[in-house]
Amino acid sequence: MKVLVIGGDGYCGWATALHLSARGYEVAILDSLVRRHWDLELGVETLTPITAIQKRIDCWQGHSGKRLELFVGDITNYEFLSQTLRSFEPEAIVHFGEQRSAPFSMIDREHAVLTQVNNVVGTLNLLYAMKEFLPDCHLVKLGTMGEYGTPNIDIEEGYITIEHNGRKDTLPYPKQPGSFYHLSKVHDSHNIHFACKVWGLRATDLNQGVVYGVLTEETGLDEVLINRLDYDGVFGTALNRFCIQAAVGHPLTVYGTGGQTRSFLDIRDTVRCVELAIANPAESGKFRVFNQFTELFSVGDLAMMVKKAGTAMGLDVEVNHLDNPRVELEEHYFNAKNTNLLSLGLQPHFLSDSLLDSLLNFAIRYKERVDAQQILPKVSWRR
Ligand code: NAD
Ligand code: USQ
Repeated sequence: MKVLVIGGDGYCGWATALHLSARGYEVAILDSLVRRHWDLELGVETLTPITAIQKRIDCWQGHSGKRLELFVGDITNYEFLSQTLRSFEPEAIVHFGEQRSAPFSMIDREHAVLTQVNNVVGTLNLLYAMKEFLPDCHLVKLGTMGEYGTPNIDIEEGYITIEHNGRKDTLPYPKQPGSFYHLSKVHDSHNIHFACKVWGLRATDLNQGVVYGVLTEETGLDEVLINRLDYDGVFGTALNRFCIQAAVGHPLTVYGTGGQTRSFLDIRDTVRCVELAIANPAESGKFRVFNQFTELFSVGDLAMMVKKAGTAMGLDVEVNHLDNPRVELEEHYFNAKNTNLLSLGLQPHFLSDSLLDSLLNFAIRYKERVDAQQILPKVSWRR
């Protein structure tokens, strides 16, 4: 099967492209490389020394004998996008190609607009291009658990059945996202749902939790295949940041009380979930939603787990509670369903001492590359 991975030079996309290629899918990567540009603009670098995309692809060919096709361009450019779809003719498209940082989207008006134009227009172009050239292709779109926010009831997978004034219906689950980035994902979901309804497209929205870890079977084969691992205050995410902070002796940056609970998954499960979604496509006209995570943790609990693992390795780990730069509930109910992917056969990697040890050791290996100035959060939701 031919699969186009949009955003295939990024953290989730690179690991997924290699995972699918290793399993016999014919894979092409489409990426504008804009994420490398945003890093330069912010003056940040991934912990790991990622190589040029062409070098990565050559190296993968050397290891696997398989060539990934590469299309460098921006999906907000409709001409480029439609030419790519006509030339590669994928049967499934995995769409990771968005601006994915909540703090980046909250820097100022320009970054909020950039985020929403990039994400919403990119996805809308993709829907039109699929309608025009590949109406039977399956769209596997990366959404986020953050679309739901933190409601005081259980979170279902995309839809909820409600009885109101004696009548009953199954409706899209209410959305209460916490940043202009998370809002862009909600807008995408609505656009995709509508396109499935009116044009009969088939799509799966993978509402993914926070991803942690760096190594997958394929990216660990060679240093040239190494994946990015962000630790800075804009693109770094909770558990990855805590491990890198522990490795360099920086107090762990828990925002507020740390009672914020989120859903998490290992990057080795990200690649597997996408594969499961592709192998079991949505029916024509159907907009499916899967909650893609394996466990729930509060950020305070994660910090304590990293402290325990770090201390056992001889690191001196302190936990610091900073004033929360975000506007979010710090103590709340959070219980989300995740049965759809499990019933397709996902066998989760649960967060374990060995994963924490390997992530900490990985961070220690590259700790000379850490710029301590980039660790504290500088973007405030209130400004
Ligand atoms: P990333 O920034 O590492 O990768 C995104 C890639 O998309 C980059 O290589 C970037 O150059 C490319 N891109 C962005 N806009 C593009 C455009 N208009 N045209 C072409 N390419 C474009 O991000 P990631 O962490 O790999 O996240 C991938 C997807 O998964 C995102 O949609 C994100 O919202 C979602 N997600 C990520 C996480 C996480 O913890 N990393 C969690 C949940 C959901
Ligand atoms: N947090 C801290 N300390 C830190 C970093 C974060 O306490 O140093 C807290 C935040 O305040 C928040 C939680 O940890 O309550 C998660 O923050 P995060 O930066 O790890 O994740 P988030 O901003 O939600 O975004 C990340 C990805 C995004 C994806 C989302 C999934 O960047 O692309 O959509 O995770 S989810 O969180 O389920 O919405």
